[in-house]
Amino acid sequence: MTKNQQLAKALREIGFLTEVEGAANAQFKSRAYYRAADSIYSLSADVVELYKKDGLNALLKMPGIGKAISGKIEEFIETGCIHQLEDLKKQIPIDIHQMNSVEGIGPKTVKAIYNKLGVTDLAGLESVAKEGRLKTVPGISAKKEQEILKRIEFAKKREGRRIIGEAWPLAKGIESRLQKLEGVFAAALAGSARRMKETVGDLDFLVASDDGSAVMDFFTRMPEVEEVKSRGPAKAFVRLEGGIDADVLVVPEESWGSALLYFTGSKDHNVELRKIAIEKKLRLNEWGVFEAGTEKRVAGTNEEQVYRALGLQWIPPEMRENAGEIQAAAKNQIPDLIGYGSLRGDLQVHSNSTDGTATIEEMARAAKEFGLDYIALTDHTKSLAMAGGLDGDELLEQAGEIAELNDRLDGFRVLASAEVNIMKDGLLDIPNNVLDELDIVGAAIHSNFNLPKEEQTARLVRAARNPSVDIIFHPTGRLINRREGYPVDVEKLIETACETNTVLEIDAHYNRLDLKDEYVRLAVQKEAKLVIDSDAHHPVHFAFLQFGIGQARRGWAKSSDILNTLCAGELLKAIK
Ligand code: DGT
Ligand code: CA
Ligand code: CA
Ligand code: ZN
Repeated sequence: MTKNQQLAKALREIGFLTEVEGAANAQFKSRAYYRAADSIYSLSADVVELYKKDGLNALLKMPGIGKAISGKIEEFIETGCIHQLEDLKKQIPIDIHQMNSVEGIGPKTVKAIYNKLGVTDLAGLESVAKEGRLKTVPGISAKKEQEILKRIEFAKKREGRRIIGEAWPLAKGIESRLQKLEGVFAAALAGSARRMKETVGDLDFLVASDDGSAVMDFFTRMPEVEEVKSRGPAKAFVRLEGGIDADVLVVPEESWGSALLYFTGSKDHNVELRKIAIEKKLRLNEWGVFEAGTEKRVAGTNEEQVYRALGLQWIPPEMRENAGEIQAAAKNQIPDLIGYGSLRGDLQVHSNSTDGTATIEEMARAAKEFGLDYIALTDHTKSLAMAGGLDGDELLEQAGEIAELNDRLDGFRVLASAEVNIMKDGLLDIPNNVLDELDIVGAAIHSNFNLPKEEQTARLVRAARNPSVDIIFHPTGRLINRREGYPVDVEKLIETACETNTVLEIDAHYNRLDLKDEYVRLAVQKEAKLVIDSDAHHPVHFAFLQFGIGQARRGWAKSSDILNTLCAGELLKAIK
């Protein structure tokens, strides 16, 4: 972990433990810590450097960092730890990461379980649940005990795989340092991360250089390295801080393309390509493409060349899963995938009127800075009491505020909108005559996850048939590594979406990525309309859009499949 990441983690832990401790104002305080953690986590500069240059002032300039928290950051930079966190940890000696990884167990429950049963980690939780003792904790029913047991199973199954958005800053940071290293022709993050898979097992770096040992020295001595597991002349394998493994492979420049192809995978894609090579009397490996027998090199310096030697069009990394892409490439039918950076707007954005952390104007300005032309402001509605959801009058009042803001903003537009709750029966918690005053409306499920599949599907279908609903947000409700979505017939939902001109969302928050790749592909095949939204609750969250685009590309989506590649005017014409 970089210093920024360590600091963000410490702040997040204070936030979580403050909630567990549950003193007065705990929720308010812990939110402030989460917000500060977000700011630090997404900072591109090194916080220590900034602090060295400008002192406390540099910290106070960041969004979400006030006097109290800047003091803690200063303490962390000066001493390497935060006193308050150490105290909290002594008082509540739980494994924060593990206890926070099971969906449905919030800070209050963690505390109740700790007080009553002394449980501090996942293994402890599993054993008390299996023994039937968890339900003796106040607030935990026998049914909830069973649910928790299922969720522990889920958490264990995913153990070891990281959510891509969590590994991303670390991975891209290492990639860019490798690229700047002296004597390096090229360097790239390969493997599943380059394919934009929702989770990654380990990180794979490829470097083209004539000086393998210099790269080895650099790689094994990076500040993030916790343990060097192996080191050869051109290969190394390390464990990074935070427990994620990383591989590096060094090749000569002439092998860059074939090695990048090999190291990007997927394995199934590679195996298929090798078969094609053999049919063509060629030999393909990480060093290049060679004529079988004579060993004459025919390709290797770049990926395009390698694919061409096999009679194939270049295939974007996100498609390389041996799911029909090789057959498409042979026929010159690789779709023109939606490009990173081609979104013009973002249709799910939250403000501090509910559970967001910034004002509408701050979110709008951040979106503009990010390069967008418009956002839809989609605060939660009243039945989501936890998030302080808005009622009809408050939504209309907010729409008025937005109109005023639009007069002030130059070359940027905020659409009045809402993330309306779909109730158990498929009706909404805001009446249609209010919704029809808004520019665009998203609807989502936030409750009753346990309905049987048919009922859940009927609920979503009813919402999609509502003439006031333009978009269904995060349609399956999953949280990666935390909970499976609610059971739903996605194909039926897609068909209803097509029939009713309802848009389905690809929520780009890296915890969600919902719709996921395979459902995106199904939606694209059926010609449903899609949008990619960040679900931003903080000005820095617009950066999540790249993960949504990655997921869309994994689902073979073109720009024309994604409505928010249009300008605001065209978008509003295309919806219901
Ligand atoms: P991960 O790390 O589990 O998220 O998935 P990958 O795809 O990053 O897999 P990893 O790290 O084991 O290996 C990186 C790439 O190296 C993989 O995508 C393809 C290639 N590779 C690894 N093992 C084999 C193999 O046995 N045969 C072939 N043809 N390629 C392999
Ligand atoms: Ca990997
Ligand atoms: Ca690997
Ligand atoms: Zn929210």
